[in-house]
Amino acid sequence: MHDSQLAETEKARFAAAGQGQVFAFWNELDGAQREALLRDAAEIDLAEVQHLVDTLVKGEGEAAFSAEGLEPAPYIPHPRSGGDPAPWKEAATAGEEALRQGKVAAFTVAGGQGTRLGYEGPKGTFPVTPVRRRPLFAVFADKLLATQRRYGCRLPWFIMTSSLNHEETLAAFEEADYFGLDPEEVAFFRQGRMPAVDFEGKILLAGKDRIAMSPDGHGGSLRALVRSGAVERMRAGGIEAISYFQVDNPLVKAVDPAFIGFHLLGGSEMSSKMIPKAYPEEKVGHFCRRDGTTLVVEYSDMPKELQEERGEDGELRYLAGSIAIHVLDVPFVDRLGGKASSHRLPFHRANKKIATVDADGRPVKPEEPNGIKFEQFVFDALPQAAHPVIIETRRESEFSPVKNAAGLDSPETCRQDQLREWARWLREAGAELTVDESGLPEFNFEISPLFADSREAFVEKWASMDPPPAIAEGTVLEGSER
Ligand code: UD2
Repeated sequence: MHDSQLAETEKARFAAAGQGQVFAFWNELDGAQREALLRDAAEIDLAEVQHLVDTLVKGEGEAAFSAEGLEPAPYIPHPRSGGDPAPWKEAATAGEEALRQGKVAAFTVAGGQGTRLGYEGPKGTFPVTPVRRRPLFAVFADKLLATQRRYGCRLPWFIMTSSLNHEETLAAFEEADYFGLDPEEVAFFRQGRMPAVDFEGKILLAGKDRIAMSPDGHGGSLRALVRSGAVERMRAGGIEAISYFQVDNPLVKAVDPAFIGFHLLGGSEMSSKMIPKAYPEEKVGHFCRRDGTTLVVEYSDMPKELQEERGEDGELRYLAGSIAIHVLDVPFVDRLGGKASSHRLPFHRANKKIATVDADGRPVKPEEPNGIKFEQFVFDALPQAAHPVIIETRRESEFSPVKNAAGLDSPETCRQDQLREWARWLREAGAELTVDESGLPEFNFEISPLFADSREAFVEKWASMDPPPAIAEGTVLEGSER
C-alpha cells in the first residue's frame, strides 16, 4: 500500500474506534514523525483496547475479589522443613535426565524498568555481587554455564526485553562477549506494548508524534514467546520445559533439576515455587485453590482475616507466598499465548502518572495519576494449567530480589543475603568463619557459580581441595573460567 494510503487507513481505523485524537497533530508532523506515530499506532489492537475500556475503565472494573470458597493450595514441603526426601530425590533424577537430553530452556523476564531502584540501564546490568560487582545477567550466565558443564547439555536462554531496554540489553551482552555463553544459544525478544488511556478511555499521546505506550506486564511474556517465534524454536529444538525467573533475583536457581523433575513427573503445565511468608502481611501473592483450580491471590486482594488466619498448629493457614519462579510447559505457552487464543490472560489496570501533551501539544507532567496502564501477570495462567505443582523452596537460599534503592529488597540486603548463603555453605563444609547472630560474615567475599552453584556442590568441591583456600576480605572462589 502507498504510504499516504496507509496513513489514511490507519487514521480511519482510529477515528472509527473513537480514538481519532491520536492523530490530532498530524498536520504539524514531518515525514519521520509521521512514520514514528504510525509505527506506534500499528501495534495497537483497537478491539482489545475497547474491551479493556468497557470492562476495566467504564465498566465495573475488575470484579471485586471474593474470598468465597478459597482454600490454601497444597504444596510439596522441602526436606529441610520436614518434607519426605524420597520424592525430591526422584524428582532431581528426572530433572537431571531431562537436562541431559536437552529438553530444558531458561527464560528471564527482563522488560521492566528499574524505576524503584533508581538505576538507569537495563536491570540485568545492575552490579550485584559483593566483590567483583558482577551484574545480574552475568550471575545467571554463570549458573547456566555451570549447569551445561555438569550435564553436558545445551541450555538455550531466552530473554524478554522491552522497547525501553532492548538495544541496551543486546549491547551489554555483546560487550561482555555473552558472558562466556554461546551467542547462538541466547535469544532476545521484545515484549509487547499497550497504550495508556485517560479516565474516559481515550488513548493518551506521549508527544505529538508518539503514543503513550508501555510494556504489557510479565504476563505479556506468553504472547511474546509465541509471536517472536521463540516457542517455535523451542519446539524445533526439542525443548519441553521452560525455567522462568525474574531478572531481579541473583539467588535464584536458574535451572533447578528437582523443580523440573516435579513438573515433568506431575504432568504439570505450569509449576511454581513457594516460600513460607515471613509474616502475615508480607507483600507477596498467596497460592490458593478454589473449585479445584489453583490461583495466586495478590496481597492487595487477600482479606486481612485470611492473611492472618492460623491453623491448629499455630502456623499461618495461607502460608505459601509466590516468588515468581515457575516452570512452563511449551505447548501450554503456545496455547495461552497464541493470537487466536481464547485462553488469554486477563489484564489488570493501574492508575498512573503519565507524561502526555495538552490540547496544544505542550508537554504535561502530571502530579496526580491522570491515566491507566494495562498489564498482564504471568501467574494468572495458573488457573488454566493442568495439574499445577507447587514446591517449597528456602527463602535464604533462593530469594533476595533487588527492587528498591534502600531498605527492604535493596542492593544492600541482597549483598548480605548472598554472603549469608555462602557462609552457610562454608560452615557446612567444615570451614571456620565468624558470623554475627544473623549469619552475616565480617567481610566481603564471593563464590562464583562456576566454583559451586549449590550447597551440595560446594561441600563436595571443598572436600576435594587439599588444603582448602583461606577465605578473607575480597577472596573470590572462581571456577575454571571459560
Ligand atoms: C512481583 C510479583 C510479586 C512477587 C515478586 C517477587 C506481581 C504483580 N507481583 O512483584 O507477587 O512474586 O515479584 O519478586 O507480579 N517485567 C517485565 N515486563 C513488564 C513488567 C515486569 O519483563 O512489563 C519483569 C521485570 O523485569 C522483573 C519482573 O517482571 O523481572 C517483576 O516485575 P516487578 O518488579 O514489577 O514485580 P513486583 O516487584 O511488583
